[in-house]
Amino acid sequence: MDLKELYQNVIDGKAPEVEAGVKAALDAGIGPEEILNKGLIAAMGEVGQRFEAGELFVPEMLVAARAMQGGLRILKPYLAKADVKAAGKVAIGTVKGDLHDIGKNLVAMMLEGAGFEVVDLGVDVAPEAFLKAAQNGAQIIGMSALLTTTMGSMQTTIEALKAAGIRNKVKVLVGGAPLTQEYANKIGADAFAADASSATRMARQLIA
Ligand code: B1M
Repeated sequence: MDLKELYQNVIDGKAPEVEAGVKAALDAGIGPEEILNKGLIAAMGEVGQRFEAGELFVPEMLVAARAMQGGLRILKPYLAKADVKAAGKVAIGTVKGDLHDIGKNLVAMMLEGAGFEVVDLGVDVAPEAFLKAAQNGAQIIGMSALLTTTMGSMQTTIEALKAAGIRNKVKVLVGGAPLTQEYANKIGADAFAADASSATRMARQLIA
């Protein structure tokens, strides 16, 4: 068997078929790393490119991301056994006072799909919680905000990282509909991403 069908099912967001495809590939003796890279991650890469090109929209991207996550759940224990190295560790959350999590979840799923270890801190995340995640080894702190009234919490978090003396040990990635590159520059973030697939690209660059 090859991984073409699995690849296509991820793009089409067919969750049960993706789970079945991952199981079948494992049964056929295909290595977990190959299934991850050539099946799941490659397919999500194409989803991201098609989204950026305006050929796919958020609902399709969400469905594909969920299908991929189902496949990932099955693959995870095998990946742990095969000792596949994570691309890096990202702690992500929606900032304090903000309960919007659809975009943040999408970014988290895409990062997982790209091979990152993702610690999802949830919504309404206080600066202290981001700081703690950085102290616990996250290499990237990812903050999402959808409200103009909550964006300021990103700067407070960056100040908290500085005050704790670990600002230079961690990269800060920010995103969310009201954010801009100028705002990210102003608050001293390392990177801004306008959507989930560019967030993944940025995270790779930040780790490199
Ligand atoms: Co609210 N809401 N909402 N809302 N909501 C907006 C954001 C709003 C623009 C609607 C409007 O008025 N036109 C407005 C904000 C206005 C402003 O601040 N300028 C608004 C408001 C006012 C509110 C309330 C205050 C309403 C009220 O109660 N009076 C309230 C606030 C609650 C709170 O958070 N404390 C509220 C509540 C809600 C719901 C609970 C009903 C629901 C959220 C459900 C949920 O998330 N579980 C909701 C929704 C759904 C929206 C809209 C309609 C859609 C947001 C969304 O999910 N978009 C939104 C209007 C809109 O955007 N059209 C609106 C889809 C999502 C995939 O996109 O989140 O932008 P987005 O994520 C993108 C990118 O931004 C980027 O990648 C993602 C994928 O491409 N990205 C990152 C996001 N995070 C990133 C992080 C990164 C990198 C990239 O790195 C870490």
